[in-house]
Amino acid sequence: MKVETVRTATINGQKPGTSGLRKKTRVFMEPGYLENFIQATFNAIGGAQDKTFVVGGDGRYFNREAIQTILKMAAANGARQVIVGQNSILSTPAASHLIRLNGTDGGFILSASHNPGGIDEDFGVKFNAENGGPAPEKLTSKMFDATTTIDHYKIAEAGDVDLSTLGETPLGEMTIQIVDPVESYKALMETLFDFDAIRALFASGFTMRFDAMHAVTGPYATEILENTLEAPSGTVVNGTPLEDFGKGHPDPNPIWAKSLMDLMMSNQAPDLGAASDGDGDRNMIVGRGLYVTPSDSLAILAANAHLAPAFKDGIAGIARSMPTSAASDRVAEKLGIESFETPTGWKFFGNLLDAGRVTICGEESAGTGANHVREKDGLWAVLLWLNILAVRKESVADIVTNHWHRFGRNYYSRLDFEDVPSDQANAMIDSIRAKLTDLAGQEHAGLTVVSADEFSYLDPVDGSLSENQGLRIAFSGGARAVFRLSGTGTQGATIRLYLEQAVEQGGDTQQNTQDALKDVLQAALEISEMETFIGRTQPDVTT
Ligand code: VG1
Ligand code: CO
Repeated sequence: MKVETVRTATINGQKPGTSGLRKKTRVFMEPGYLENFIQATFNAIGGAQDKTFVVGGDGRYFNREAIQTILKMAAANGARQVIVGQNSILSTPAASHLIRLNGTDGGFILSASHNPGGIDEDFGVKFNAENGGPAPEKLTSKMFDATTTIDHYKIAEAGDVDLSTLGETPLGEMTIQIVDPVESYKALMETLFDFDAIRALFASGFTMRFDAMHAVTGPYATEILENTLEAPSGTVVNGTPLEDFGKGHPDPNPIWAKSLMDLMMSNQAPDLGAASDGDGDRNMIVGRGLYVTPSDSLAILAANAHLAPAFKDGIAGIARSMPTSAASDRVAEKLGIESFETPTGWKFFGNLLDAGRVTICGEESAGTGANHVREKDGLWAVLLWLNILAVRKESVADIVTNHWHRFGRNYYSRLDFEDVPSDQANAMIDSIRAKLTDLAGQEHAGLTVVSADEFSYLDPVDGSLSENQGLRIAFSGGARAVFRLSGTGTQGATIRLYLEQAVEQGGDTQQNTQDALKDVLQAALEISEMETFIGRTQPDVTT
């Protein structure tokens, strides 16, 4: 095998965000752009010599080309073996599992998650470490440093590898093992859940729609739900991964999964509606006539986890990202287990899971997962819901309302203001930051500020400190507003405003969400002077 050493200049801005490096696809297609980042990643982990990796992606535009480049670079950098999903496909949780199962030195996942795909849309690269989880901050900063000092990359001069046939194929000294993307993931799910009980649930006439949103979970959901659990065929819709996700946003929320939402709110609604995102790590759960917010879903799954074989002995602890509602804290308190509040992004859960401090984790952005892998896992959440439904034999709506009755409720909503000029977004955040120390005691929209601070996280396992993780303002009466800037956007800045209103057990848990949040919204707009800074107060997306 001939190795080419290509001289390259450093490229500004190759800084991994909340979830890897995410840019416009055309940026990734610029000569040397992808190569620089891959070589920098190899350099940051001390080289690829004799190492093994997992590689796969969500099937979006440029996925296959990028994987060929990574394979050639891994071979040129001396890697021993790369495990690749057949036809370049692997969901994020399945990739995490393969890394752990095979004890590899890490893996590359090609995805921009829920962002649209296509030549004019988004692409991304995530590097996961040997525990199967997203590179922790100390590694992403090494990767970034390496992008600023790189002067060459290595790539094999070879033709493309055929990734359509299962089995082993050499690339120079390196072995490429092409695996079925679903097989080991399905085997893992079978160890966690009571498949017989779920099969019996479907056999009894339980109905479901799973919307794969033309993204990576299609083959997983079809094989597991229809072929194995014997849900009627047609249960999975939009089940073939497309390079442009059918021109949609593969983002499982009421806005982008609108047709599923419409069905679930109609009188043709099946018992359960579910969807997943581009790379299969997010989930949406909808009951007949009732959308389950991700924060509530986390709390409900944690409270009922013991009904599934995986958690029959209980769970060790629950972690949630800071902007996620405190609904799961209530469950932890009642169960007498630890709860943790981490910065946004799955990488912060890894240490807690590795140390056995927590079993279940979740984020308000539709991510839920557990200690079986080191990523959030969309289909896993759906299967846990199914397992719980199979045991409790109640409707989703009953389970949710009973939960509020028993634990109290945290009304919750997230407002996204997209494509805001970065200088305006930064000016607004800086201005709130400057006010934080004076806010306590002030009254806004009839609510009194109890405390205000900028969230920073001291990892209890490795002692690392992560600063500037969002501005949070707590009000009397259980309301909270959080402001943060997205780290996954590819155009301008996205401001996220997270609103929460807690109602204690025994309080009114039957209000309309936006009504319950009206005062805290008003207070947040006043404090941030959003209208003045960005010229608008209407969000692009409300979830
Ligand atoms: C968003 C979500 C965050 C999630 C991240 C990656 O980040 O808010 O909760 O972990 O996406 O999810 P941000 O920085 O844009 O708010 V995914 O499905 O891209 O892996
Ligand atoms: Co995702």
